Amino acid sequence: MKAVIILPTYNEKGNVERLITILEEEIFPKIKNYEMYILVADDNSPDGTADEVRKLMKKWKNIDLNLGEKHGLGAAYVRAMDWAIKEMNADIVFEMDADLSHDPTKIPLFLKKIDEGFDMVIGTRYSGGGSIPKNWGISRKIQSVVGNLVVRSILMRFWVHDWTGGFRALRKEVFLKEKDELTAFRGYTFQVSFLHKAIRDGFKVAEIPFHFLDRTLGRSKIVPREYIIDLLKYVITARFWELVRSPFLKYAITGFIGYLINAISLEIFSEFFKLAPFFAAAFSAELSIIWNFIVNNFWAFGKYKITSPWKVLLKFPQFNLVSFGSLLIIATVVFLGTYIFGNTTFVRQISLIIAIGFFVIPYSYSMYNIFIWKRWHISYLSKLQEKLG
Ligand SMILES: Nc1nc2c(ncn2[C@@H]2O[C@H](COP(=O)(O)OP(=O)(O)OP(=O)(O)O)[C@@H](O)[C@H]2O)c(=O)[nH]1
Ligand SMILES: [Mg+2]
Repeated sequence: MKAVIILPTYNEKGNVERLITILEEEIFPKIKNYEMYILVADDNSPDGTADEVRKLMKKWKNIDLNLGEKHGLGAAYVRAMDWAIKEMNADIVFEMDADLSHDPTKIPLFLKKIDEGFDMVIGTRYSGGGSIPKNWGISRKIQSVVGNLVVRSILMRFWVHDWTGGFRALRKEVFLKEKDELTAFRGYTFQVSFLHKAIRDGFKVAEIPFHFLDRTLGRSKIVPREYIIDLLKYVITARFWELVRSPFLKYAITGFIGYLINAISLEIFSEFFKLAPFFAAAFSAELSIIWNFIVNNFWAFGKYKITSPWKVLLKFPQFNLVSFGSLLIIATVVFLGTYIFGNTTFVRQISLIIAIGFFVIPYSYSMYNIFIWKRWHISYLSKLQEKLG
């Protein structure tokens, strides 16, 4: 198997010479089961980085140079990965900063994870003993830590700790699958969007902790303002569309209509059929449960729909049981609310909203996903979490 380490460079003349020497002399000789190559992706750096690389290419034959216009880090990576896979026949490509911030001694560990079957391995500064430089100013530290926390929370994937870093290894299949969607992200947002899309598509991700070292030569290319705005734009829109496309919104709409059915039929059963309140409430609740079951089955969870009559006979009572749980939650919260704050319309309605918004929705949505339509596989999630520490 062939692995190509891609080093994106913009004015990294001194650094690239030091890093390539370390890779060639200290790291590659220790790796036995991969053919190791280096590809420098330079955007015509005015400091002559490319000439420096050409000199090194005379000394070592496993180095290639890919030149292009400067359109940001993401664009350089897309261009270089394409080149590494098509022209150099890479099976695995690495992303690695050229400024010696990324610890090259970890490279064999990345490859080990690939051997274990992971598709994408990411270096992490935020878990398992990884770290950011102590000498970073407070604003840089906050930017990095908070940035990652924001990304993790908005994307709701807490088990990946370092979203913005650029020390990674991936199988060529990951790049080939996501490539067309990546060209829009030119700057650092590339890292977040690439990882996010890979996880979305079910590629297996592992993390390797490392100590990030501050660069000692050359200048940082980050433009913080642009970076933060781009990043927020990406994670918010990506999450929005994920929610719209996920069953959640359909489930919420179905539930809301179910509530209206419950409320209206309660009045009809009471006023027209003159049923006693207990029966009117029970029948109207059951109507709404039947509505929820059918519409969720064919719409919100349509991909996982239950069609065989036997299964429906089995699932419908389970669904009622889950709904009974919701009923108990509402009854308890409304009881507590009115017990503490008095039995007024205001307290009842607020209690109802709190019960539904904070308890019934998370409860019933998880129950549907886990037990009824089995969209979430809990054992798989916990295994994954275990692996990632
Ligand atoms: N080809 C190319 N490389 C880039 C571009 N922007 C940054 N890089 C390279 O990407 C790597 C990471 O960029 P840095 O500026 O070091 O970003 P950083 O590591 O987050 O920030 P520092 O800690 O300040 O170094 C370095 O090797 C840069 O030379 C670009 O537009 N084109
Ligand atoms: Mg750097």
